[in-house]
Order: sequence, then structure tokens, then C-alpha cells
Amino acid sequence: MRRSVAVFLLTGVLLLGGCIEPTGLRAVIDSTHKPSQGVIWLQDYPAEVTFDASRSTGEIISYRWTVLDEEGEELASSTEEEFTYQFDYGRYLVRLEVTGFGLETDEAQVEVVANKPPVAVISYARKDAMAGEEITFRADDSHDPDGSIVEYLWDFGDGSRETTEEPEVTHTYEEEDLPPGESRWQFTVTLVVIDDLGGISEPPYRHEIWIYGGCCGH
Ligand SMILES: [Ca+2]
Repeated sequence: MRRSVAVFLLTGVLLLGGCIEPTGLRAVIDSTHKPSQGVIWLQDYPAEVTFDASRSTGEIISYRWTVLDEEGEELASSTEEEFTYQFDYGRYLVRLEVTGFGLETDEAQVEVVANKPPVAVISYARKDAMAGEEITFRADDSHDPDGSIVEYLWDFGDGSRETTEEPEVTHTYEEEDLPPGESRWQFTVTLVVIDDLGGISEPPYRHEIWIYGGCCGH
């Protein structure tokens, strides 16, 4: 007790003096695979990832790692500072709980997604069309090696975008989409597909289409 008071007083003095930052209990996860916006993406799996809690701060008396599947079911756990787990296809949550000297706790987590990205292909599209004409684009040859495609994101290059669940979309370029003074113009249509684990096709598939003005007066 006396020690806690002493630490408290000393910390208070140092903090007031602006000498040190507060060093509260904080769980910190480092890993052999770097996360991007809180998610570790594994395109090649099964893959082993090692997690390390050594940069956690505070007076830590215990660590607890857990790996949860998408349904929240616990798949593995460990009480070591470092923890390795082999991931197969799927979406997981890795949690670290650290417990401090006064039995207070802090938590950190990182999502792991083992998933091959889908591939976008515009398999049917016109090379040219008239302004005002309804044009069909198809993306049936798009595929996902280990799951299924759930969304098709179309960008028609004229400022309009559409998201479909089916691999087909129609679009009409209007006369006014053509730059002033031009009787024809080339637009780039791009397609990105998203799979059932949130994987994104990279790079987007591109298709060029010429649009011809109706006639005269444009
Ligand atoms: Ca996939």
C-alpha cells in the first residue's frame, strides 16, 4: 500500500513536472504480418502468424490470448507473452487481454482474414454505342478462387457509379455526357468485385467504349 502511494505521488510529481507520459495499463499487439486498418490479410494460407504482447505497458501480471471464429467461438487460447496460430480460410478475431497489478484489465484485438481476392472481368461489353442508347455490360467471367462474389461495383467513367449483386448492369450515356464540341468520346468503364469475406479485386478491370453523339447541333 505504502509503495502504491509512493508511486502515485512520484508519478504525480513527474507528471506535473512534465517529465514523463502516464504509463497506464495498455494491451498492445504486434505481429509478424502487419495489419492494414486493423485487419491482417492472408492471401496465402494456411499461414502461421505470431503475435507479441511485449510492447504492452503497465505492471502486467498476466496475458490471455484468444482466437475467435466468425461466430465468436473460441478456437485457441494462450497465456504466454508471445502466441502463434495457424490460420486457414476464414475470418477471425485475435484478442489480447492483459491484467495489471491491481487486477485491472485492458484489451486489444486484431482481425485476421485468410482469403484469396476475387478477380474482376468484364466479359461482355460494346466497343461503341450511341448516346441515349441503353447498353448492357456483363461480368460473368469474374470469379473468386475460394468463395463467391457478392458485389459488383461499376464505374462508367461519366461520373455515375452503380453496385449490383448480379453480374449484369445497363447504362445509358447521355448526349450531354460528351464534352462540348465533340461528336464522340471514349469513356473508361471500370469494374471492381467484392467477395464474401470482403476481399477486393485489384487492379480494377477496365474497358474502353466510344460513345457517338446523336447528330447535329452538338
Ligand atoms: Ca475469396
